[in-house]
Amino acid sequence: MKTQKRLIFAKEPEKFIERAIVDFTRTSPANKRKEGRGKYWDRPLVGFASGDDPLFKAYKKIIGRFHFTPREIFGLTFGNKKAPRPLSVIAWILPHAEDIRQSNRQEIKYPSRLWAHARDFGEQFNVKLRNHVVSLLKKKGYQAVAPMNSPHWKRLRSPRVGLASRWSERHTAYACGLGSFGLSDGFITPKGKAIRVGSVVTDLPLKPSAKKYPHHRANCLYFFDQTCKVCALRCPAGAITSKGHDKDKCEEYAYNTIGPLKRSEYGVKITGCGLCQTKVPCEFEIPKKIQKAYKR
Ligand code: B12
Repeated sequence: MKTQKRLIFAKEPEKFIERAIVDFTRTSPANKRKEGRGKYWDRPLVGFASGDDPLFKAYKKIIGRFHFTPREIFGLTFGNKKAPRPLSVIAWILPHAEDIRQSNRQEIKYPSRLWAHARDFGEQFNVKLRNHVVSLLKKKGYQAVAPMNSPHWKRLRSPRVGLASRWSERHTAYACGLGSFGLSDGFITPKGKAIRVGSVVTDLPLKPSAKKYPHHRANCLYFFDQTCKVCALRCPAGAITSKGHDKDKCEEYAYNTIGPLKRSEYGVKITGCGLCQTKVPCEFEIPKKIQKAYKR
């Protein structure tokens, strides 16, 4: 078995890494719910990008100069001398389990208990998954860093784009061909928008995944033919309109209103909200109309 794994790593490192991420999600005790049976996350999607993909430089303009390129975060972590080799980026999508999505569909004001548990304990699993991928690559002789787990990462506010951070996992997943953004800002993938994202930068050479989506809003029905604004109707904070997502309103409601009301009842440190991610046509798939258009 070990020999077979080594063979795959040498010949097809992309498949090896994908399998490692899928296996860890399937077997890790951290993906087992603290209450009741079941897992937080279903089988992940995995994608790859070149660390020198021009999108990462473009993000300096789209997001801000503070946003790391893969080379910058790698250089900061390992010293600049270590960064001249080609770099790769790995991103994954963790789809919420169906009953977690269903429980949040019933809600109109606050997240369900299960959703809040996935936000808190499910993200703790995601932290472990990032560390697992980094240590696996180290064992194979490569350097790797998970920007979200790095002390160099921080959240910040920019005068131009408002709430942001030094490494956006959605923009990373977009570069890895895993989906596109919606009216709510939510990232819409073949497994839908009720997801979380993770990512790692490494000096292991990896073949970039195909970029299937024609532009950064391609999977959103509102931008496709203006027939949908369901996420806006679902948002209990009124933070989503045809102008887009008001991040400050969203944060104020999701963290400062829901948090104090529900944290102790649900037994979590952080609740999230996610009503805009459930009971919407992009909850667990790319809306069918758009899928059909891709097939044409
Ligand atoms: C700060 C933060 C927030 C802030 C701001 C969100 C935001 N829009 O950035 C607040 C507090 C509002 C928030 C709320 C929530 N969050 Co939050 N949050 C983050 C965090 C920590 C950083 C985000 C960041 O750096 N944003 C950068 C800015 C610039 O992104 P943006 O404004 O959305 O970018 C827009 C433009 O740049 C535009 N754009 C314009 N031109 C172009 C051109 C190109 C080519 C491209 C690609 C893009 C682009 O695209 C974007 C969409 O309009 C990330 C974790 C991470 N490190 O990524 C999680 C993250 C974004 N959050 C997440 C989640 C799940 C949530 C919540 C649903 C809460 C919950 N868990 O229940 C809500 C609602 C999310 C929403 N609708 O966006 C997930 C996203 C899942 C998804 N399907 O999208 C993330 C990725 C966490 C994770 N690791 O999975 N969050």
